[in-house]
Amino acid sequence: MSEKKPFYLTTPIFYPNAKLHLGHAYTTTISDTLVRYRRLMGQETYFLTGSDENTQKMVDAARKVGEDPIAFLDDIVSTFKGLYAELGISYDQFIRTTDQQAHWPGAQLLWKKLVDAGDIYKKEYEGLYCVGHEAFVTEKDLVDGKCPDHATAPEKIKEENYFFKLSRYADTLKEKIASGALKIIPETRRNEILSFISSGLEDVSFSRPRKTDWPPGLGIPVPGDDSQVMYVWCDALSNYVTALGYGRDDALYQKFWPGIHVLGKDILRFHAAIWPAMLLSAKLPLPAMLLVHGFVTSGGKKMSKTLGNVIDPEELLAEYGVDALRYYLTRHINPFEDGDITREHFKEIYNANLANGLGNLVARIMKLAEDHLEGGTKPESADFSKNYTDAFERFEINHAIDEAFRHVQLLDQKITATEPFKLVKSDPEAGKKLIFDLTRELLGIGQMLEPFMPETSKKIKEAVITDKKPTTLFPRKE
Ligand code: ME8
Repeated sequence: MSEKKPFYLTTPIFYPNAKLHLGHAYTTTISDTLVRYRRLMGQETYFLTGSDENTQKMVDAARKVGEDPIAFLDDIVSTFKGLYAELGISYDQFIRTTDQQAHWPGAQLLWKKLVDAGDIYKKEYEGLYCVGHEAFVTEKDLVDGKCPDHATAPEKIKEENYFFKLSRYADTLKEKIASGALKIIPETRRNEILSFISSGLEDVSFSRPRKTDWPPGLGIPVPGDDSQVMYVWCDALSNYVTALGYGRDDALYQKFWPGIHVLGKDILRFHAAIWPAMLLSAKLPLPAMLLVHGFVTSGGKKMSKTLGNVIDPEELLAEYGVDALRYYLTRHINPFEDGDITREHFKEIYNANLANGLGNLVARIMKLAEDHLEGGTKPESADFSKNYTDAFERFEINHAIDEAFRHVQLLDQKITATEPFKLVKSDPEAGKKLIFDLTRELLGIGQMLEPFMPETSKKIKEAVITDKKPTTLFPRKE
């Protein structure tokens, strides 16, 4: 991708039936890091996130606490936004699928395009519906008659639905993915989806009869048939283009589409099969890329309330601060595999790499600068090492931050080898020059850290520019 092309990146729109957990915080943080890097490189960016609201799951959650579904949604969405503010997520837009101005016209236009292509038909459907998954499941997905993920028995449903002719697009999709016209990173996920598509694609249910207990603001009416509402695919996946104004004022769409979708491995099939098939049917460009990350686990297990190993991002934010959390998520979890987090490991890493490593280095260099340099503005060092930019080009953000921390280590070694504390006494001129050089190198680290740890980056840059030691960046935790 050329450097100056506008860069559009999306996260999944999360279900607002409960507060976000660390897995969601992971997706959003790595997405934010990728966007911040592009901004740093001078590229024009647009960063979209949002919430997936027209769901039974959400209505049930609201009822459970005796709240009106719409008021419930507003509450949960404000907790999403609160968490994003604390995490420093620099999104440009937060799209809500209940937004009748921003979202519904585009979703309905897309539906009509699929109708025009002859890809929507009506059919009686009988199946087992798991509300937790918001999806139809089959007998073989069940254990003792229950969905193993949600420990609930699915509802038996017989109804008339509109279907989308997904089957028609299997060959084209395979060709687009195999040829790289639709890039899927990493390769293992690309192969996984190619073999899934090779085994054939069935048409998918695209609407549900409107439920009488849903308030009118919920569920996008199917164009020309108010008795039906869109089911997740056209309702939710379409957010990636409606947010850009598709179906209303599409200046942003013209500028930014196609974009990159960041998502977890659990929703790969929807994004690599159903969504591109919809776009093919509507004769719209395919997404540029799907970046598929693994799961964040705790103690080797998927976080779950039953296991009691769920870590609330708010807890880590309160104890360690935003940049420590962003540091852990971007460096210590490989974006393309499952990665683990426990409170114990977090603290160990925090003390070793932030309190001691980076925090200590900044304190040492800036103490020298405060004592021996006169102050004054230093030119920004604009060069980023090739290791760093290459890692970002490959979306290996953990390796890009490794590169910043490799420089922390190099700088530590340089101080040990050159002993500026002594040199500045024996040869003040040479000592000052050395300290100045150290601050310049520290500035380079501060710049490299911007996409990962924006507050720390800012503090380092300010310290270097003013030659003042900042307050302790990462107090040691006992
Ligand atoms: O699937 N580790 O919403 P959702 C890492 N609304 N990421 C995790 C995670 C974990 N343990 N758990 C969740 C939906 N995620 C739909 C999406 S998009 C048009 C519709 C992240 O609230 C990851 O990004 O269940 C995963 O794909 C997403 O949350 C699922 O969020």
